[in-house]
Amino acid sequence: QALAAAIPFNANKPLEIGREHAIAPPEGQTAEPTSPLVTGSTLSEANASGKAGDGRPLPGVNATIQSLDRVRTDASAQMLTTNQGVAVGDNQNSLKAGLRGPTLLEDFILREKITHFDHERIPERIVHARGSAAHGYFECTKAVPELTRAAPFQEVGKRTPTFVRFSTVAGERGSFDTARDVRGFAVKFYTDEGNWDLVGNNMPVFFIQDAMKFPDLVHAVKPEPHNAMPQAASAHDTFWDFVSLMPESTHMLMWVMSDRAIPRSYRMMQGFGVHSFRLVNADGESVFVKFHWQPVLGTHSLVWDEAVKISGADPDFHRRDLWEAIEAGDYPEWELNLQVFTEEQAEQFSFDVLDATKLIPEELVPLVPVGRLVLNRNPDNFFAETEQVAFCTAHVVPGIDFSNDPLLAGRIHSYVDTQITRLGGPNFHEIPINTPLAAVHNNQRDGLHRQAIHRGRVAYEPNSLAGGCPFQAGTKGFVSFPQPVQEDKLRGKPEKFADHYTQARLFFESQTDVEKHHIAAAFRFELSKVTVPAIRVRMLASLANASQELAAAVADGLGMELPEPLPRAMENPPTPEVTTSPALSLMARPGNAGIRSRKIAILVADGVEGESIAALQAALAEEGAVPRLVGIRVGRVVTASGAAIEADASMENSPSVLFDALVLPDGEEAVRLLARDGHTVDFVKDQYRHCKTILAIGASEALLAKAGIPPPSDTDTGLAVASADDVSAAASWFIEAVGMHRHTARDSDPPVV
Ligand code: HDE
Repeated sequence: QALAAAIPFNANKPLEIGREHAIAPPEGQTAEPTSPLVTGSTLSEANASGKAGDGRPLPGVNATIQSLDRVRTDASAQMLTTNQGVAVGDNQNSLKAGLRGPTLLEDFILREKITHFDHERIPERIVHARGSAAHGYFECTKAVPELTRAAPFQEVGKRTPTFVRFSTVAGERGSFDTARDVRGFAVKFYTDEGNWDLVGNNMPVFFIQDAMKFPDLVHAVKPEPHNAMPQAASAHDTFWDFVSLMPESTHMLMWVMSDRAIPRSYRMMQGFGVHSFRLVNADGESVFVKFHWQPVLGTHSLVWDEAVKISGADPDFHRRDLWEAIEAGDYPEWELNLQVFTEEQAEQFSFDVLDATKLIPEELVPLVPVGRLVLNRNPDNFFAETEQVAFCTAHVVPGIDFSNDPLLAGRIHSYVDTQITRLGGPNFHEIPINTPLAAVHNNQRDGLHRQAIHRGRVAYEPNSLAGGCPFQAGTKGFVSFPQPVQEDKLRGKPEKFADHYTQARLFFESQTDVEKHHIAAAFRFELSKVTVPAIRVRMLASLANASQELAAAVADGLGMELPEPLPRAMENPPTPEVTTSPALSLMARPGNAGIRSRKIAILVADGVEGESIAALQAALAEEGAVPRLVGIRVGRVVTASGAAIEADASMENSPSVLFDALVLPDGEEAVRLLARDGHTVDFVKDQYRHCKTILAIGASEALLAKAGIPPPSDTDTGLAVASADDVSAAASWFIEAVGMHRHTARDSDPPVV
């Protein structure tokens, strides 16, 4: 108490080290913390973490975000200062000996500013460099204490703060969002018992089976080392050279060549933990689990031609989409599902559950929904949060454990290791976005960028000088599942790992015809970029083992003969449990969110019939869609009745590919002006080619003809011409048609329009 009185009270301190441990403020000094964290959160015995509250924050309250308040700064109404807090009088001119004289070395203000600037960049992630993130929470909807003691799953309604980062894999930090690529789906749970990172992808399998091959895979897919091309693309020699020599990648290639690799939105893709993990309950019993995130908006993708054009029109397409949805209060949401199975079940499967190139068909092990993930706040600062967040597969909490998947083993090492270079030392866990809500106490000390000021002279255990603290938690802490191990040390793979094609075929056979065509077209495109013919031949020979139909279609697209299938590592693979799994089609989960957050372009020009436009806008907004008036240029447009409306986008700055659907307006003069602008034809053509919904009102039917679009027919569910008198019926049709997302009857290769 005497010591406490001597130290000026820092009201934020209790937040950092846990309320129970806080030193009481001396009399006369306020005890009220300045952060809103402690006010409003209640502690219970079940959850003694002074920072995490009882796990049930008030609506809108997120403990992680509040704990970050302590490091948030806001310069409104503040003076400009140096990093030492010294106010700066002149931020325009360096210090010189005379106005035309030399700049002086003594100018510490200039030097501090430039020095800091010189060191602003940190190394980008070696993979997944390009990403976007958001804060949110995980809410338990089904408690499963019988399966796991992990804190987030103990009680229905319990909310665990999360930070989620989505990413592409191959491209550099400034690359475009819509590359054909796997997407990362990394979730940090700030649980009461420490941080748990579920670092997944939007595809349930991976290219390789053993961590030993990861550097080779990444070197093959990244830009080629001699000329640093191509950026964010797998369509080049080294990638296909490598994968054509690695038949274990065939299953993953199917996924990456499917439309899953070009999602419409991060909000509309699934997430998968990929590996088998273990759940462990309070009695130490364990089952295996695979984690699945299912988007409430359903799974939706772009088409390739659209993805390519979006790369130019808006390289930040997915980043913007996520940001804008959250800003608009349209919070993205996923359901977490568990696929739970026992060791005994696993032994019966025709595939090995430790092989990350295999999935477990849902027909074999159903999905059990246990919670929801909601993202409801954008980061305040991209660098501090999205760039500095460090996800590590090694971050598990009591109740979650690893399987022996050899790919996972390498990851458990890699992620912590890479952060040490990327974030500049072993104390990256102290960067605010990475700090757990659970209290941290151990005897690790020092190192670059240490933030904590450890008190006392004891930094070892066992000790008597600190009363034995911090003490071991025993069975309350993390206890590894005691899986028995007794075998020879050796390098090799279990037998079933050698079946490289059965699940690749399963995936292909589970797709709809349109999806199959898109997969064949993607292989064709990628292999057409390969310059060494022998690589194409080898890849087709490998593909032929998975699907003759697919290999033949790709060969045809490349003007090649179909080669003999490659010799297989396993001649007679075990009979699979299922040969199709409808759940593997993108179409299996359309979602039930209607047209929420879908972007609709309404073309406008002077002379447009304003009333029908206003009626449509209102009807669309009512459904949660985002209608935008797109003009020949931005700014004021005068309607036929003389009213002024604002075009907030132009066909030049926001081309067709940025919209999910199109309305062409009524009004003779407007149609005449639009027809004169070449952008209009491109706009309409691309909407048609990408199978989107098009509604032409009244006079604008002429624009369809000008774009070479066949008239509406029964087979095309997404094209209609409406009379100007009946806009409300047209609006209902339009809303339903947009809700179908794409009208694939129009899909053709090559495009007819
Ligand atoms: Fe990663 N991976 N990975 N990976 N990975 C990284 O960690 C690695 C793998 C995934 O938003 C790196 O912090 C190895 C599978 C995501 O910050 C690095 C192996 C899956 C992210 C790394 C794999 C992933 C990463 C680079 C094979 C899906 C981005 C920067 C043994 C289940 C996380 C970093 C974020 C990032 C290593 C394979 C997902 C180098 C060695 C399989 C989502 O540590």
